[in-house]
Amino acid sequence: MKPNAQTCTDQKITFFHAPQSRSGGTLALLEELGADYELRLVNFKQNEQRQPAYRAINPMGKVPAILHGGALITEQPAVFLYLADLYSQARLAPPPGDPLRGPYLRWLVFYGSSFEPAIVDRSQKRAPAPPMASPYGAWEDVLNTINQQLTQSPYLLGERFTAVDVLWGGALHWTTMFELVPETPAIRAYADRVITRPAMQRAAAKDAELFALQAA
Ligand SMILES: N[C@@H](CCC(=O)N[C@@H](CS)C(=O)NCC(=O)O)C(=O)O
Repeated sequence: MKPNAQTCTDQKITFFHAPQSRSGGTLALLEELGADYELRLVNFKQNEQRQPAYRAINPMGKVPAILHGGALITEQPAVFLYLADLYSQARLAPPPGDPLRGPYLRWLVFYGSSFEPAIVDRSQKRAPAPPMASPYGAWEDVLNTINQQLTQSPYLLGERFTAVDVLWGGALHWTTMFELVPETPAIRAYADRVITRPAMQRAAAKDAELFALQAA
């Protein structure tokens, strides 16, 4: 047995994924991490996410969800944090004590608690709640915060590519494509920098293949 074989077995993840959905970000992260995972497909066309079998795994009926050592992890920022820490050897997560740990947590959680609610309001063409009642305040502030950071550095944490960029690069790619986020030169260059990485491309190809398989 190779010295790292046991570690590899301990790190094996069960990943619940629906092709062409938000769980694509987790697929991309697993590829970036070189993770060992078993894929369990959820078929949205057959509404499997709402059936008792899947709800017994994630009562919210949402993907992504992962299982590891008997623990269920859901919610994209939590899934990203968990996986990047578990596969720390890939160095996509600044560890506690690293000066980048705070910004890393900030950008991951900002995604789920501010950006996602803002995007859903935009996609539903819903007026946002008054700034003091809205989880993201004002849409312009969300956009300015992202753009300001991306005009300063190639990645959200500066020169270093991390798991945060897997989440944000992919999301800014699809949200600009659907015209939910206005494309600025900084956002476009950033999304391109991220999505053209070999692991990201590998994940996109795998996802397209899985989508075609489910559609057949
Ligand atoms: N709060 C969850 C939301 C995930 C989510 O919106 N998942 C969508 C995928 S695009 C889903 O599973 N939708 C299926 C459904 O609700 O029927 C997270 O951040 O992970």
